[in-house]
Amino acid sequence: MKIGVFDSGIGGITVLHEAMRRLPREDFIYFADTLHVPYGTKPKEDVLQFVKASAETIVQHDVKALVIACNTATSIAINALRQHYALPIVGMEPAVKPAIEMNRASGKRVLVFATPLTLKESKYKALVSRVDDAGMVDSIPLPDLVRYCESLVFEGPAIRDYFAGILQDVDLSVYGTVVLGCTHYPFYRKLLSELLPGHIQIVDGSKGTVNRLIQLLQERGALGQGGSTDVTWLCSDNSPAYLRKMPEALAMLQRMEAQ
Ligand code: DGN
Repeated sequence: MKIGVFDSGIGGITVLHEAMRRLPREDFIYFADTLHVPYGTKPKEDVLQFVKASAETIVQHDVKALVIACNTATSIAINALRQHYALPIVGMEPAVKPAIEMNRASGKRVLVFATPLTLKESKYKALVSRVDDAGMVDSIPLPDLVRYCESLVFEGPAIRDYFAGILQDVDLSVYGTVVLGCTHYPFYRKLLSELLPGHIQIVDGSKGTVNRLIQLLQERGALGQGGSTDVTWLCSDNSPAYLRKMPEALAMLQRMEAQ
């Protein structure tokens, strides 16, 4: 059986990439809800329905676990999905806790980038109040970045200007770590590492999610033996162009990692 991985668009491919690296004997199904991307600027009631419908499509492919590789979808829908399905369901969590640990010694602050919906949701607020006992965490919503990413704009003047606008009034000297709290954002890790001062580390939640996935599969004796990181690509509007775009995005991450 395969592992299902889901996002509104190509963002979850950053998590798929980490899962493929760590689980080379598994096969995967990746589903993008292209009819409704982006989620992060839409009403939560709508997003809940989109995620439920997407999960139903993936589950029909008989997967042994489901990774909600989207922080926004996790905030809105993971509890409803866990109530509905018996299979292991792993979501995303912005890596705020590890970021705070990384800065303990230096006393530097943590800056979280995420979608407006993720930052507004009670799940994020509960996470911060649980782990941020000294008030060290700030956040900035990046409502437009998913759109750039979905257009495969990873470099060039437009995206550099976008980040320059976001960062122009931010005193970056006080931050030790930037958390990428949306699965689309790691596509900009390399660019951000150029734009941010050298002392700032960049973290995302994909490692934590894949750790949890491995733990759940191990507990169930369900780790794959015979797979070969084959990926079946699916999207909700069945667009042939999008079905070509997804493996291209994965190949881009693989090239970035190899550099
Ligand atoms: N990749 C999603 C996330 O991690 O929040 C956001 C995608 C979107 O639809 N805005």
